[in-house]
Amino acid sequence: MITRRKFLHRTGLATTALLMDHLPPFAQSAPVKALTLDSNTLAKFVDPLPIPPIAKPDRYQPSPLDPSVKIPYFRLAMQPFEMKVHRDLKPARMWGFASGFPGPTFDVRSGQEILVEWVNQLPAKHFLPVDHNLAGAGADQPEVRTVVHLHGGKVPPESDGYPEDWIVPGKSALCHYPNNQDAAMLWYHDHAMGINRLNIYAGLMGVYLLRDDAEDALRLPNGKYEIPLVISDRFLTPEGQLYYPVSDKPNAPWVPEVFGDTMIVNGKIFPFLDVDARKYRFRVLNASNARFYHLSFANGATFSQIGTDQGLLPAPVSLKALMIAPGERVDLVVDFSGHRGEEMILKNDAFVMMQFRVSRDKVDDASLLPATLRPVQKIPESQAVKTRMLSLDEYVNRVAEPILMLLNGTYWHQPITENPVLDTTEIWTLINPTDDSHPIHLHLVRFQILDRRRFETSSYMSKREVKFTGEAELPDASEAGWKDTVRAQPGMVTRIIVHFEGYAGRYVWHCHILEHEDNEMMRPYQVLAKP
Ligand SMILES: [Cu+2]
Repeated sequence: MITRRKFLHRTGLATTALLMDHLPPFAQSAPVKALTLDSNTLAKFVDPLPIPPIAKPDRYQPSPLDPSVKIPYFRLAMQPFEMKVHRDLKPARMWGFASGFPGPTFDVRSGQEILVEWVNQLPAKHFLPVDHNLAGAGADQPEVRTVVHLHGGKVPPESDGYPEDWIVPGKSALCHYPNNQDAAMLWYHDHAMGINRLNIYAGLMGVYLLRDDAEDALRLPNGKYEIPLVISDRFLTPEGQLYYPVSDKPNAPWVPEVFGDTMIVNGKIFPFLDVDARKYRFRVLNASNARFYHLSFANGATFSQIGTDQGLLPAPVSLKALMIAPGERVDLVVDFSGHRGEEMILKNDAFVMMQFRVSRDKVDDASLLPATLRPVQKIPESQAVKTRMLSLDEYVNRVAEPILMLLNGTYWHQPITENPVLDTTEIWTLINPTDDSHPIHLHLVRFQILDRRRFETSSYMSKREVKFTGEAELPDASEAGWKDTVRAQPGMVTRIIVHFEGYAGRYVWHCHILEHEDNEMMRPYQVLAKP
């Protein structure tokens, strides 16, 4: 029996989740091991690292803002396709944008608005286990639904990919992305209510690079020396097909988290990349459903983190290892010049991710790693007009297995409770009494992490009182930039400061562990127009 606790790679003490005894017992019994391929039996470093193609506009058409201006128009279809995730496996059935996993990379400039028509060309039946008990995924709903969200984009509400704004196969949706924001690595992915975890697991995601002049002026490694690394994990069947685990209840297949045992980078298992002995820029995205990665080089090499979710840090941070949660991005510069002729392995603790084969030849490298990158002005706490106390809750059954996750004890369908006013600043205080780290993502905005502070979870569970047991800890240098996803750590109160700007309208905030998000750990929020 694989229990949730065994699935969890993170350590946890006794669960502090709330007990719900009126619900039937739940167990994730799936005999996962018997059904799945042991990826350690596969040959390592036999496939070159794929680089997703750059998306090309289909045509230019009038801007919705000013019909006299013609802007790039892209059309991307979501399609079923087959791809080899490893040389020695048969092609796996997947769903992807333009038949790719990851889909094509958008490479666009700040200030250059674009239109994207997202076309659903998927079959009417899902090939992964839909749980009809989840909100929005009832048996009365079409089984296959998609809606695309541009994660990290400052996007008008009608183009943001609201989870209920899904379309069915045969339909398309036109989205307008103004790109009025700083350079950053964004990503696009499905966000359909109740089946988001399955659609992304099937492959519906891609990278969206937004550039600007300030970043160009830094002369960071670019062109073929700038490479996206989309990391994710899957289970595969012995035949090499995607396997999504299920509970032991045929009518309620949802499982609390999926931690696949097969690591995939840009769509390949254990890929290799031939590199010159010089600096490279790697744009890393954790596109996994639930797995957090602790990345490092097996030879202990140091590297520099230059950016986070919403663009460049104030200055590079020298690291030997980093943590990245689902939905987060890190921007890295790795200098291979001191490693000529070496084979360097990138690993996630015990898991091998990929290999870099460094050329023996000396090369000229005109790219720079500047000592300062850009100013990041700290938002003063005094600017906040409101502080919200928001709890992250897990509900368990009699055998301590999670059956439901809520934000502030509130279901998706309940009236909106978070309603900041446009152009005001708020502090959101995320109280996490669970033993999971929840990566919390707010649509529309970028924010800064103020601090994290340990608190007494048991007294919080009984009395809903926050009793701090430690000092406030400032985010470390690698998190001291603009973020759109924050790790709300277990047993801690995490505070973020957010300036709500861009658009009034309805958005969502949610946990980016996709199994949590699909089971109620997502709430609508409303940015109110200025009075
Ligand atoms: Cu969560």
